[in-house]
Amino acid sequence: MNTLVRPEDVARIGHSACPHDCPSTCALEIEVLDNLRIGRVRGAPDNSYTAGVICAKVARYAERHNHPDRLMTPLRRVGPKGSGEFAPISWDDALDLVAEKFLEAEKRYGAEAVWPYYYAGTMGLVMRDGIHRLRNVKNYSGFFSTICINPAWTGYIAGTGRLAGPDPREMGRSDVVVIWGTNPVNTQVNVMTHAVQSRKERGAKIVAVDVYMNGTMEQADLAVLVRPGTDGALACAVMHCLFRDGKADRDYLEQYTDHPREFEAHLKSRTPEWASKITGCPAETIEQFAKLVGQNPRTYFRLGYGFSRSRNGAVNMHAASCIAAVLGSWRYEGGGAFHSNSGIFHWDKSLIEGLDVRDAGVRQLDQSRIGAILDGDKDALFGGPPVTAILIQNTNPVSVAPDQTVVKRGFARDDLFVCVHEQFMTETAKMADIVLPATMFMEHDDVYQGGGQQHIILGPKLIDAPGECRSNHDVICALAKRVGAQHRGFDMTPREIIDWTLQKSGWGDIASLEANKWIDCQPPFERAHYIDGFNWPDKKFRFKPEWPKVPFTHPWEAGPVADIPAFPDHWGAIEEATPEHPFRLATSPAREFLNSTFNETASSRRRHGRPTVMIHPDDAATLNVADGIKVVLGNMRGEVRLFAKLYEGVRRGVLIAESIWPNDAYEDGKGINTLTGADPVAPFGGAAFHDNRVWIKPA
Ligand SMILES: Nc1nc2c(c(=O)[nH]1)N[C@H]1C(S)=C(S)[C@@H](COP(=O)(O)OP(=O)(O)OC[C@H]3O[C@@H](n4cnc5c(=O)[nH]c(N)nc54)[C@H](O)[C@@H]3O)O[C@H]1N2
Ligand SMILES: Nc1nc2c(c(=O)[nH]1)N[C@H]1C(S)=C(S)[C@@H](COP(=O)(O)OP(=O)(O)OC[C@H]3O[C@@H](n4cnc5c(=O)[nH]c(N)nc54)[C@H](O)[C@@H]3O)O[C@H]1N2
Ligand code: SF4
Ligand SMILES: [Mo]
Repeated sequence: MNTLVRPEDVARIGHSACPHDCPSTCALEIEVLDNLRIGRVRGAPDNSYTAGVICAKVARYAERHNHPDRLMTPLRRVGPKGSGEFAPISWDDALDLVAEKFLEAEKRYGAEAVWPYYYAGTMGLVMRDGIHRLRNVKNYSGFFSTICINPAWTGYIAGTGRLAGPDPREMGRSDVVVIWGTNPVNTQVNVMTHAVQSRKERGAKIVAVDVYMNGTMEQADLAVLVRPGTDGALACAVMHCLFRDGKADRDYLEQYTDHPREFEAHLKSRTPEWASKITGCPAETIEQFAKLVGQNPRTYFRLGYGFSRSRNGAVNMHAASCIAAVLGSWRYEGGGAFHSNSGIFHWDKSLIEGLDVRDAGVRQLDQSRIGAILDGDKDALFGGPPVTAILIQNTNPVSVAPDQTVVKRGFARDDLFVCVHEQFMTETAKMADIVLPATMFMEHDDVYQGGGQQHIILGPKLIDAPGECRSNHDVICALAKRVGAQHRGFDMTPREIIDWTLQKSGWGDIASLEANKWIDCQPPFERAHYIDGFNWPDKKFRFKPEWPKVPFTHPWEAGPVADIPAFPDHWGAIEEATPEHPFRLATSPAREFLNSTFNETASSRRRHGRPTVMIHPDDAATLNVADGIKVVLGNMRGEVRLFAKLYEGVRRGVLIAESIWPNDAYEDGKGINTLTGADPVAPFGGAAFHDNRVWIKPA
């Protein structure tokens, strides 16, 4: 469709932000063709982080926006649950029915029987987080959003005390950029923009650490290929070499860290040979890695989410962040360890989320355990009432949540009422009683913040909503009226809420944001590099964290917290392979999909082919698995059928299934998360998507 648009057709360029769940949060320029259509989408050239670059799937957003399958009208279920048989219904009737069911659930079991469930399908603060206001006014069950960030954030904060780090643009001024457990070529393209700039301009080296030879690893000067869940061992061996070779910055350690000598003694036995046995990575590669960073303390460690999605993920994230402290990298521009800047924005979210009326005593249910919760697991429900009504916005748990068999069983319950507000008929929407059509980002006003960078960006309404689509805010306000929830936020427009929130948070107002398009919120060098000390009472980086006391907003502890090793180490809490389950499976993100988003567009599906699993040719040979044949993967949670792809770029005993395909792309409707576990990662929950033991055989 884009090719039909001639330059003279473009009525104007609208400014916006990419709303999707991606650390890059790109500043966008959108061709607005008329009041209903967009043309090409480009990265804003004048935004210093986006720098004119965005990923291919968002550049062709018109395909998703104008998709023939887009939901346009409210629907009610007319066939059995999950049958996909729906008939149109008016907005008023749909909302009345949802309200009636919510009030019924509340009357029967108390307000905690209603569970508003959401996630980051849009990252707009008003549209994503407004659902909390309804929850907080009504005392519906709380939502502990564990699925993505918890192991990573906890692991990073364990050392620094704060979720913030050196300006990500400094990657363009480093001597070495270490891209660890993130695959930016797929998941956040702008990291590559800045890292490659350093290589071009300063001859910087790029190191990548991953579990398969993906696009980022292929571009790296040094690719460190490890087995899933073994990064703690790698980090320890690198630090062992730094101490051994006199590359540790001893002045820095004495001034800025908690137990440097004890830590050095602990690392004595964590040799490259020791780590090689655990990681599968040759000791020489580990030595090479240590030598490179040892000679170049101006190293930027860009730590991703991927390597935290293991049962020992928080420990591994912390271990990797410790290398920057041993090297004293934090001292230098272009140096330090960065995971996310989400801690720099000091938002006042009381209006958006209704924090002023929040009752902290209400139970907080675990997002990742939605299967167990809907399936009536007493432990997951904290002994409280069942969930009998659920409202879902911006997420597709029947596809993306772990332990899919249990999730599906939960959604199939006859006494559960499900309302899904969506842009497409996702697997989750198919399980609904009521489906409501949602706007896309250019059809409503919102404000966005970066995670992998430091901007606040305005995303104003640029065109009208098609059909009968309504925004999340409209739906939440309309429901609030019907269930008797009162809060001034329900009577305000998104723009009024944005304006109030910016002012209360110290970020000016909506008029100035609109005039300037974005705000660069990067804290000054001294603070970002912790030159003024780390965020603990003694100001010292912690090699020895007090794990359960990491300052991260968490209503409860989870997993085997007491077993977490005191110092960075290889923690054997992962689903290690066994004779019955001899392989370790990671479900890494595919380039053309964004979680389950874009897997409805024909171009993404075409480019990505079909669901496959990568296996080392030597492993394949022992199992009579030929390239391209259909195979079954299985474990104690279920079985999945897909196609084998023989690939030298994985370690033996490791399998990679790039995701997330729709469940119906698999022969029997069982998606990849049939194999992943929902047992919470220590210490504060999360799902170990890349930590699965499985067997594999020809189908
Ligand atoms: N194209 C695309 N972009 C996306 C997404 C997507 O699905 N597709 N998802 C979005 C979301 S929600 C998020 S949170 C971010 C996440 O983006 P990232 O921070 O990149 O995290 P992951 O995507 O989980 O995994 C990144 C890499 O970690 C690797 N990995 C897995 N286990 C290990 C391990 O034990 N050790 C090491 N060293 N590496 C490991 C995986 O193979 C993968 O290549 O990306 C966002 N962007
Ligand atoms: N196997 C495996 N599973 C994974 C992962 C993995 O790496 N491997 N990654 C996990 C991670 S990190 C995450 S974050 C989760 C994310 O999983 P999801 O939360 O499901 O992710 P998305 O695909 O980003 O968004 C879901 C839906 O939001 C809808 N949406 C977008 N904007 C709006 C809006 O304005 N209003 C409404 N009502 N709906 C909207 C989209 O149409 C889309 O269907 O998946 C997790 N699942
Ligand atoms: S890289 Fe991420 S933030 Fe940027 S356009 Fe693509 S999905 Fe959106
Ligand atoms: Mo995520």
